Amino acid sequence: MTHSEQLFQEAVHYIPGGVNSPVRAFGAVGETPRFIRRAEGSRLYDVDGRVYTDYVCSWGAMLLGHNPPAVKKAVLEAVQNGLSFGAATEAEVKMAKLITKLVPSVEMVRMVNSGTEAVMSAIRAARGFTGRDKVIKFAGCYHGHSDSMLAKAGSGGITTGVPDSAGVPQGCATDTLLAQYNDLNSVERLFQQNKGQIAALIVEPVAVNMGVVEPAEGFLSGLRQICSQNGTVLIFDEVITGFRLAPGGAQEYYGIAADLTVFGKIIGAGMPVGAYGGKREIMSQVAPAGPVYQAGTLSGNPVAMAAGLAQLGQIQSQPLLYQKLTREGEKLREGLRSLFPQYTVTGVGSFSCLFFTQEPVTDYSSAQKSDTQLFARFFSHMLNNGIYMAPSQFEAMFLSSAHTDNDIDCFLETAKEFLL
Ligand code: KE4
Repeated sequence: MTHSEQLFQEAVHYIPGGVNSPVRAFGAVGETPRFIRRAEGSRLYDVDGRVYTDYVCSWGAMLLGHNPPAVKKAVLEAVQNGLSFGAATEAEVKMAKLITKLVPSVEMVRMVNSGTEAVMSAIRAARGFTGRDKVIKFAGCYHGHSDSMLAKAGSGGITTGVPDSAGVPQGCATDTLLAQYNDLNSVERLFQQNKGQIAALIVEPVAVNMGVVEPAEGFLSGLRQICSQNGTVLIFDEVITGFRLAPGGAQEYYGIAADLTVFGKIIGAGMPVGAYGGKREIMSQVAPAGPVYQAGTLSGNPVAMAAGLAQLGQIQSQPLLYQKLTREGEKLREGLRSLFPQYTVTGVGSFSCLFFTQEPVTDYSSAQKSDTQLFARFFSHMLNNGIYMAPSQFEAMFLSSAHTDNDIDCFLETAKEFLL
């Protein structure tokens, strides 16, 4: 029995499913989760001494790879001054100024502790600002696990087959309206049926929680127009795309400004950080400036701010960073397309997906046509040959600036062996 197997056997007794987040349980791929001891650059090292090239990157947080020197140095320095004060700090002002500089549509921003908390708070701010209750989300998109977002949720929701969670009161679910990704007609119908009642529309500008589904031409601009016409707050969930697709995220990449934006992952460089921000007139509704209450003991934690500032600071000091990330992503996608011409490879910038389906993937229902059993076999082959991918067909392969051309060549060579 490996050490991971021993640990997992123990873990399931004390932690639901043996993990602190469902998708980590490897349930959809029939493998024992590998317990990771440490990580460096593009490598993970498990408790049995095995080495993997990492294509999860802590679900996208590690833009610069694991343990980048600048981030490590900043955290070690911050720790010398203490872990948490529960009081205002200069680092929070620096973080707020940096985010508003990198993402022009964000005039004010509030730090929280996870993407879930940021989404929940942004929706509350939108409801407080508009005085309306209903929210539109898209089937297959994942915005964290707050009650109103657990309707046809992506990511672990699809992976575990629980997209509509138990425990969510019907009253909560009735205010969540479901549209289909890349289908503006499905959105227009909801606005017709709920005139003047829709507080917010939340969307992943690139859907990265049903695998990777890119926005069709005109989709995001259509959402912008519909929300402006109806006085509805357009929320871009950039927990993944933020600072990854471009310094200004998907908004810069596609040239569409949201009213509110949600951040996570990269903003904390692996520390627990989320944030929401946007138009001053909306964010000024948030306590203590306004009547929308939201709070958090560890929000803006000084050590987490140091980590996030260091990672975001590297974005500014490495102008060629995004060219490298995009070139790597295109190399991986082109390699996969030549190896698997019968399947569908999607992706943009530094995140990609190999769907085991022969049809185009443009939304939740087409993504679900993928052969998840075949994916599981592919996953096991890659894992047991040193490539650590997300244990689900409905996640993405992430790259970091620590990945090399040789890493990607090795990925493609290993994938080729799967075909033999
Ligand atoms: P967290 O609460 O997990 O920090 O963020 C929720 C969230 C919100 N919005 C988007 C677009 C997200 O992708 C996420 C979380 N992403 C998943 C992976 N696809 C986290 C992995 C997990 O749940 O363990």
